[in-house]
Amino acid sequence: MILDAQRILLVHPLGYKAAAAKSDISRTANIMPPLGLASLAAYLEREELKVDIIDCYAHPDSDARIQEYLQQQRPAWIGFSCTTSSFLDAVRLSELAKKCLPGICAVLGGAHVSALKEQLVNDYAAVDIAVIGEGEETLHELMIAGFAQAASVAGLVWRNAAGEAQFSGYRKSGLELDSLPFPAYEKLAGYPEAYSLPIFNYPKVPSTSCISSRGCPYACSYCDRSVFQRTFRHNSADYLYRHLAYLQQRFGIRHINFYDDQFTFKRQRVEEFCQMMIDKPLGMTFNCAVRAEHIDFELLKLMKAAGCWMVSLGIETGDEELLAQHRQNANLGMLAEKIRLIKKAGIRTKGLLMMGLPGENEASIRRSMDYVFSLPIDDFNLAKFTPFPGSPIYEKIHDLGEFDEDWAKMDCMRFQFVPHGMTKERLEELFILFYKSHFRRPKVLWGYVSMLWKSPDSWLRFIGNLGNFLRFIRSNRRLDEGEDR
Ligand code: B12
Repeated sequence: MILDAQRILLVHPLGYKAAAAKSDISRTANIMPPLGLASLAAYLEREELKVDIIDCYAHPDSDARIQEYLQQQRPAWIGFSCTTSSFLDAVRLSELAKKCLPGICAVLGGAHVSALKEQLVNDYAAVDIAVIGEGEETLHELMIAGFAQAASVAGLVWRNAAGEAQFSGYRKSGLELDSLPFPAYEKLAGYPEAYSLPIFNYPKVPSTSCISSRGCPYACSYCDRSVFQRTFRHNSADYLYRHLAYLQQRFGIRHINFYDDQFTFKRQRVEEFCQMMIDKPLGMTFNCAVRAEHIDFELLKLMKAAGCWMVSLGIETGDEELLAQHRQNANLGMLAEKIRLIKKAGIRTKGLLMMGLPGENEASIRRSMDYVFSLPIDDFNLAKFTPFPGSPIYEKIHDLGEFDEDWAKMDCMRFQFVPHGMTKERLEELFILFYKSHFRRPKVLWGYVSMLWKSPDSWLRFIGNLGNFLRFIRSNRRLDEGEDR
């Protein structure tokens, strides 16, 4: 059967059975475009290869569409982007693809694959090639060289003649980000309407997410840096401005969520970008995530003038001793001061927290609640700590508590890890208590009421999904054993 060696289907797996998609509260609240796949697609197309994307996360129940595509287009390649929780679903889809189109080559990339490298190729027959790290050049070179010549391409793991996984080594240097074409958003079915930022996290629609840098120089214990390592490469202010103008003109986008790990890491770039947004307004607003060390009042005022609507800040935990065990510059006083400056500049703030870190106990959770509720934050997200392969803490995690390494369940929505001295049940109770205590505060409730005019679309989505949210708040059991995932 002749396959088209110039064609690839890129797939973003859902991670579980399609029937469970509606009750996945984190998905309901937040579906963002797979920017890695869209970037790969744009890069390959520029090199005159043929690419399509199927995003099962935005469109659950896409198995039939994938099969139909394979039968009609006969691509020689299928590529999957994998987090830890979606990896096994990618393996399932790869097996399906191989049944449907014998001879097709399955290439996997993304965070989970970059972290575990050879192990995955050795353990899963359905994985032909694993691309490690940044994928654009590696995938392009692989498609040009062909499967049989995979060994000649840097940045991938392939199976040698003895059937053993072999890594060709990291690529020498990262891509110059301004040389990349804008991601191929147009290849995402239903874009931008099929995608939605977290509820109450945007003032207007259509909104989307965008990424303007790769990597992060910090080394927090819980963060996996296997894909872009500890470097920081970024788009210039000019490229960024043109990217936004393109999103606005081509897709009518009115609000952007920058998903950079450290948006303000290079101050001058942010100043230049903000000045462009002020001098040549696009009528767009934006959110970004920052680290407290890399903001000051002058910069925040400039960002506000340029359209910054919300800034997210990693707090992780309000227990300073615990924080110091997991990240550099653990200084809760400085963090609080920066949060106050963000508010003073007239920008909404969102705190990003984790519960269940190694060393966590009931007292540290109480301290965390006291700390967070003493701050003028408008919104927060509390994730359940999950030790991902590739993160520094993963290496010693079994010494620090009970860890059930079931990849499909490692989605930050369950306590797969329970620190010494705690139980899963108690963590769940305190998790619910944290959220309930937040929502019971009159100031916070008023904040959500004010979203009626600040973000009317959020309220429409909230009401549309009220049943799911209430079920989640009442029981928090949607992800427990016995559910069909
Ligand atoms: C936006 C985002 C999302 C979006 C879109 C996901 C996506 N696949 O793009 C949404 C909201 C859907 C999402 C959901 C989740 N996410 Co998320 N997400 C991100 C975030 C912030 C940015 C991703 C991105 O656009 N990066 C920029 C692009 C250019 O890089 P990239 O995606 O890594 O792709 C490059 C390479 O990895 C490689 N590559 C990637 N895929 C492929 C495929 C092939 C075939 C090839 C050859 C190469 C290749 O080439 C790409 C270009 O160079 C990352 C953090 C980060 N900084 O990357 C977390 C991150 C990927 N997410 C993470 C997690 C935990 C989740 C959730 C489990 C959380 C949750 N409860 O919601 C779910 C899982 C959903 C799922 N089914 O996988 C973790 C994954 C860790 C892990 N080992 O699993 C990350 C790394 C954050 C972190 N540090 O913890 N996420």
